[in-house]
Amino acid sequence: PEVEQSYIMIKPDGVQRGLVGEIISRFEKKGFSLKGLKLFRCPKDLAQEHYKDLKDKPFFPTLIDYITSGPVVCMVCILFTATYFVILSCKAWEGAGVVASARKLIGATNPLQAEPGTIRGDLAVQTGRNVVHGSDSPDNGKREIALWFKEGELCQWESVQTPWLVE
Ligand code: YYY
Ligand code: MG
Repeated sequence: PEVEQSYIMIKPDGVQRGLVGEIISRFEKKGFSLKGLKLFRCPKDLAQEHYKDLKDKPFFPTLIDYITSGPVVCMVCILFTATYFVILSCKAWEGAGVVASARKLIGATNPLQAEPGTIRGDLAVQTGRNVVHGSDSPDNGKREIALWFKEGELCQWESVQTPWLVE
């Protein structure tokens, strides 16, 4: 079975502002398990490929400059492993898995519209400095993880917390 995965990234402003621990902590506390984690200086062509759906937007050049302006922290997050996926048979989790959950924790694109309690609502001020990225669909999660991580960089492991997160 295929476990839903989200690509989550702390953007250069999050790293520069010393928010790496705070942001990772929010996902950990929610119950996400890390499957990949690295500090990475993103080349321009990768940033352009990652955001290719936005290439005709007026803010595209400044977005690429921003994402490549310093190191980012790249993460692959899951809510449960293949073993649990089978146990739960997971139908109930469709659309309520790690991708949707991460988007909720992250908050609206514009921090002004992001609710307090969300990462952007609590920690960011402007759309162009909104500190964190999260995949917007399971398919994009897969696409983005393949872009940002090599196979050997991902870690398969069973988190002991899964039975305490899901009944
Ligand atoms: O998925 P999310 O990051 O919430 O928003 P997207 O619509 O995918 O845009 C990606 C990225 O582009 C956003 O996080 C900031 C930037 N951006 C911008 O600078 N100005 C806009 N009007 C919209 C998006
Ligand atoms: Mg997006």
